[in-house]
Amino acid sequence: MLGELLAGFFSPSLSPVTAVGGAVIDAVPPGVKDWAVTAFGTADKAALLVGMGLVMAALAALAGILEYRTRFAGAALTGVFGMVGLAAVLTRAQASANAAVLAVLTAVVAVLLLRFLIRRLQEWGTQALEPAPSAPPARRRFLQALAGGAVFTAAGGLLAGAWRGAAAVASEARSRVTLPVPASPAPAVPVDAEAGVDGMQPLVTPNKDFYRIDTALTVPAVDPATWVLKVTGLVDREVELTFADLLAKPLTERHITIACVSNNVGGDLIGNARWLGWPVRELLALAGPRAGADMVLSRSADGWTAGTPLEVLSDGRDALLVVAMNGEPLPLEHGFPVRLVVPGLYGYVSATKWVTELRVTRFADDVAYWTPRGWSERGPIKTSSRIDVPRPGRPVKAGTIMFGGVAWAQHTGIDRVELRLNRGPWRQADLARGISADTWYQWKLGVELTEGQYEVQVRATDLAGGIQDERSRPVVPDGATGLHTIRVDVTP
Ligand SMILES: Nc1nc2c(c(=O)[nH]1)N[C@H]1C(S)=C(S)[C@@H](COP(=O)(O)O)O[C@H]1N2
Ligand SMILES: [Mo]
Repeated sequence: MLGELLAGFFSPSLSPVTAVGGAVIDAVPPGVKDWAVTAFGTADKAALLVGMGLVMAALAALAGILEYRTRFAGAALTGVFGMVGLAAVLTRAQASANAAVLAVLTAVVAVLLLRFLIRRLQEWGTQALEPAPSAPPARRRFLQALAGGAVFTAAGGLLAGAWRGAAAVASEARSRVTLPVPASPAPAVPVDAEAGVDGMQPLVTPNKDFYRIDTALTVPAVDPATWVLKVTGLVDREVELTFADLLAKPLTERHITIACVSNNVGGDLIGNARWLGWPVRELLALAGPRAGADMVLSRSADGWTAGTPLEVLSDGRDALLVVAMNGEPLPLEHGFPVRLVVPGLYGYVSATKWVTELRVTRFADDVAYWTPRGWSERGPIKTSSRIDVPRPGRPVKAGTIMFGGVAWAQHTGIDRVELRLNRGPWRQADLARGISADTWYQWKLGVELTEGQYEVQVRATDLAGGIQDERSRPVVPDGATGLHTIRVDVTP
């Protein structure tokens, strides 16, 4: 019975459960997976969850018994289980700090609840042995605590369940989306856009490896069947667009590199994808922005907002209301069903995921989510570059060392990339062709090096003549500056 009671402890957070389940799915050999699919059919995932539920109930029972006998023994087991959950969360492709925090929190709550209940249970036990007429009925106190714990757990489980239900609807709808053929397809990636250096990041980032940044604790689950985008504010006429309306528009497909303002010099909060969408300027033209408007405040289903200069959305660049990423409907965590992508601006002022409203307004009248939190109102991407090869901390043999990496200045384009060793003269690298000015460019340079330690730095110059800012500045308030600097150990 204790097992049944304590089993509830582990369910307040279903996310770690999903993560563990995912890890189990990934870890089992293909043979077992095939067997599971044959045995349970499409219910294989349900079977997995039920199986995991049983294992957890058993573990919870064990924790309860251990804790009752030896103080902290059960808590330790719960803690270990929490660590397993955390490890599973962290090794998922979409590892997020939020999920990790949730896993840790779950473990902490489970331990506290366990301690609390066991103490009540022990009180009851002592009282049963030596009944003290004046003491409050320990049995009742234990049962009250138990009921409290159960209600708490059930409420958490219900919330998580409701969210999972909505997420299931969204995923199912996503799998049924048929993407239209683009009216303006993405130009073919030039063959000489690849620098051809081993160990470089791919020129186009696969969806599963694409960085994810947002404030959403759980991914908003938006059903495209009920999704509408409203254009409001300083417009001649308000416009409403359904997902079906959007798919019926002549869509544009382009490679665009997006980046986060929180990307440190040399960091990986940047990715390049092929996006399919409708130019925002066409939607704005339908609404007719009024004179005096200078900002579009885009709002997401979860209330997050970004403030984009109206000018940038109207100047002819490929600012898109995106429905697909690398040939697939947007992944849920990247904004399904619809998001914005704007070449040349950091994500926090432009790339609203799960977008539901475009409010035409003025910078003087409205503020976006990050502005009162210390970030700049405007966020143009800074010309920057990164060294990806050789990998840091990996010694290389003397001889010709191949350096390689990327440089970007979205919507301006890169003109030149240079490398310098030990603060010597800048040497020009071989710059590969960009897919377009809106994407990153790969570069490489072979350098003859003898044994020793080298400090290697890179800098980019954009096609407007802007040289990458060498001064080292933090990401706040409008993007880091400085040179990506690596140490290379050359062995004989
Ligand atoms: N709804 C919503 N959209 C958002 C954000 C957010 O917090 N909420 N973050 C933005 C930021 S800061 C960035 S860098 C990009 C990241 O997009 P990605 O997660 O698809 O890489 O999304 C932007 N869109
Ligand atoms: Mo960002």
